[in-house]
Amino acid sequence: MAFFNGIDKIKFEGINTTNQLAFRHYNQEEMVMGKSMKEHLKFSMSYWHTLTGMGVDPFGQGTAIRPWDETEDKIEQAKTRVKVAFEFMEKLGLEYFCFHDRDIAPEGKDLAETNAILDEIVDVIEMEMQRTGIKLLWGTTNAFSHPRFVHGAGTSCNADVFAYAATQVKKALEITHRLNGAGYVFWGGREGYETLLNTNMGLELDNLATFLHLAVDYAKEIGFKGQFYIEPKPKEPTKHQYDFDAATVLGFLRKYDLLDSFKLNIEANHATLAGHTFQHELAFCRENGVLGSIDANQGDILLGWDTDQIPTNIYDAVLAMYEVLLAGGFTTGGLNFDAKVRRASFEPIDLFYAYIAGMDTFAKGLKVAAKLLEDGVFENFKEERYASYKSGIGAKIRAGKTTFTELEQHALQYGVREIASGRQEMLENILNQYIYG
Ligand code: XUL
Ligand code: CO
Repeated sequence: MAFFNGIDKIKFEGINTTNQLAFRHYNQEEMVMGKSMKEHLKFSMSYWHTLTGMGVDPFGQGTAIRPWDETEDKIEQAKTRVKVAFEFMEKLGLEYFCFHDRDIAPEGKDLAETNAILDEIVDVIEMEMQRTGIKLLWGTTNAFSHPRFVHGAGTSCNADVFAYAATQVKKALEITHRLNGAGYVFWGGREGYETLLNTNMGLELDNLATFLHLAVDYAKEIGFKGQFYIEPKPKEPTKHQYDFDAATVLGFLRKYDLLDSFKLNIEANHATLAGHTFQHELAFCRENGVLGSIDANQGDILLGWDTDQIPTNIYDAVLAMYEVLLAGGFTTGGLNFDAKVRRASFEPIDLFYAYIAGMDTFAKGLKVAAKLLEDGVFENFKEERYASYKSGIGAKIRAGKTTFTELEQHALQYGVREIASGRQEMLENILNQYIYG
């Protein structure tokens, strides 16, 4: 049974097509720097935004029209959504998906029943994965929506909640393992605080580290070899999220001896909320060897919250793919569209327009980034810019083989000989030229 009647498999038709249900840039088998586009991009569907997000906002109920949801039986509805999800992914040529435990299945009367329902839905997912060859990029836990998580999960002031959240992660790890997931994400949810007047920050951070160590231990126990990720975010829902940005997370992982077990999942809109560019967060991870995966979306410069929009900004896509290529490409990770249609885009077909827009933007971004790298545009400029560190006193600084006294002698003898222009505007114009083609 088809749910998206009248929509065929989305094909690559090239830049001159007038068909809005076609790709202009995403040609999955096209080779770019020795790898097919689909291997580079590893596009993934976010289950939550695509199947369960209804367009609710603080001022109004959901607006999304989803004809397949029209049943009172929540378990039947969840099973149908799995079928819808796989038809959607097949039609778009998406080879991966990501989910929270609570996206795929409704909660039962208690945790035991909830887990049993989850297993029932995972049976259907497993069958669909076998039928289509679509894979799980990562699984995760929703330990933030239910009122029991009002004070957080791993950082809750209440030990019962800590245990409950741990049990939920235990189960989510089991199903991720069963579905051969390539990774498992910890996004902070409500791991943060509103006021220090009632918060023991040290205790909460210690507990969060314990929570993560326990997850790593359990993964070993069950033989789950997927990659663990932390997804930084500075604020929302709490005023101050503990995983503020990539640098904060790195410091935390290092302090609590978790660096061997975790990489980062960088989300564009979280980067900008933290006052960074998307590229900055990716570059920081790349430089520190922890670039794992990407949640592709974009925010709105005029809004101070996580709008999770479909990424259509070509500059960001180019610069993000540039960082991914510099890092040597994805291994376990991929590009998960943690992005949703606007509330007024309420028809099922809007989901297609949205994913096509995001996939085409990143496909074009990949091609431009590859060309920039192949031509050495920025890398050659940077080589030249830092050339003074290749010989003489610069080489000694790089090798850690100098002293303040020697540097003083150098400064007294030579002063500062020549400082070159940074040529920012010229470089930005070259970037434009590569984008325009
Ligand atoms: C929230 C967010 C989450 C994580 C997974 O801002 O990005 O959807 O990606 O929990
Ligand atoms: Co995300």
